[in-house]
Amino acid sequence: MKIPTEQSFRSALHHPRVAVVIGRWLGVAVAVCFLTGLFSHLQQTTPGWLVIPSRPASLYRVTQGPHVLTGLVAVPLLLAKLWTVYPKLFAKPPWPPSRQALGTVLERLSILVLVAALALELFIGFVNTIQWYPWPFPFRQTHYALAWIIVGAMLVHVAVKLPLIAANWRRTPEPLPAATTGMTRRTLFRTVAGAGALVGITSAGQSVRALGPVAVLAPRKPGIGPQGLPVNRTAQDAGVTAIGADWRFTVDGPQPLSYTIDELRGLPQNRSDLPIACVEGWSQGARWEGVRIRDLLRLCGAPEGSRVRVVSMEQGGFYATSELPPEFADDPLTLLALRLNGSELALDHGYPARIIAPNRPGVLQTKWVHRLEVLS
Ligand SMILES: Nc1nc2c(c(=O)[nH]1)N[C@H]1C(S)=C(S)[C@@H](COP(=O)(O)O)O[C@H]1N2
Ligand SMILES: [Mo]
Repeated sequence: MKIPTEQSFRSALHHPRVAVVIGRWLGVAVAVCFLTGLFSHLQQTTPGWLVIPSRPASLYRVTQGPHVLTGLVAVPLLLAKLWTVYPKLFAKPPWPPSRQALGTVLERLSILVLVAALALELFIGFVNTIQWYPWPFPFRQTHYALAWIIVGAMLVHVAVKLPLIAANWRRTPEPLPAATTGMTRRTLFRTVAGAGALVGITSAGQSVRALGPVAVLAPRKPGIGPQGLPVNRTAQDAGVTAIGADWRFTVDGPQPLSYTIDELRGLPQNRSDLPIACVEGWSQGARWEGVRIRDLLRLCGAPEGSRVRVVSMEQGGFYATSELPPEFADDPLTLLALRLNGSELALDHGYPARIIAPNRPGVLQTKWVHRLEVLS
């Protein structure tokens, strides 16, 4: 059998113009995914110099939904992009060694890094959204490190290909259909765009109620769960079972406070309409009622601008504690919620008490809260 060379693939669908068009779409998806991911990462690991505002209340929701959406849509775009350029795999090897050959080797290595990192990133991201996590490495840190590798490798890739990109940026006359597939360039573009749109439409229903019925790619759907709200981790999974009659909620502050559930209900109650916006892409608004964290801080004599550590009854686990930076602790919408959508919290939603705050990832909306610690 004769080994093909790059020139064996004559189809116009392997033309650089196709790579440029699909590459632009993929570039936009990756850019949106990167920036929204950066925001999510900074929310969860906020450096000391950075102040994240607690408003707009739905900001996290409208960034994390598109984060997961663009990640999913990038999968068919990446596959299409790889398909248009795969004849390059049969390009002449850079041999004998020369300066030019060295450049070619480095360029190909950078593409290998880009493709491998992006494929792995999209894969572990997807697997995370379906809550299957078989790897020994921590997800978020790995996902974050890979993101920077991808951005770096992508910048190198674009810089190297700049002349080719510039030459094919504008539309050129449509060549004849490919002899083997009979597909025109335009049909290919429509097919790829259609595949991207299909992935988007069948997953967006995890946050957009109207698309719920077609959300076959969405692991969780609006309205499905106790009190009409999905649950990410049940009380049983978190090892939280019986809440004894001796249950108490405490605040470790200048003047320590301790309340029974009835005493908490006796404090001034407030209402917040806020979404749970999970890092896994699903989100849903709900009506919460409970005690303002800001009121509890005043009651315990905490100084202005205090930071608060939130402690769950859950033992161990990544989400058993969280911290409210001053902007979030002081926001009048931030509650120690006791009620959800008009009735007492279900155990799976954090009974007897949970945190709900504006503009925050779901992972920081700690459930089964029994203690607040005022940090200096
Ligand atoms: N203690 C504790 N709180 C937690 C979690 C958890 O595992 N343990 N999961 C978080 C995640 S990932 C999300 S998205 C929200 C979901 O809240 P819900 O189950 O009430 O919808 O709770 C958060 N609070
Ligand atoms: Mo979540």
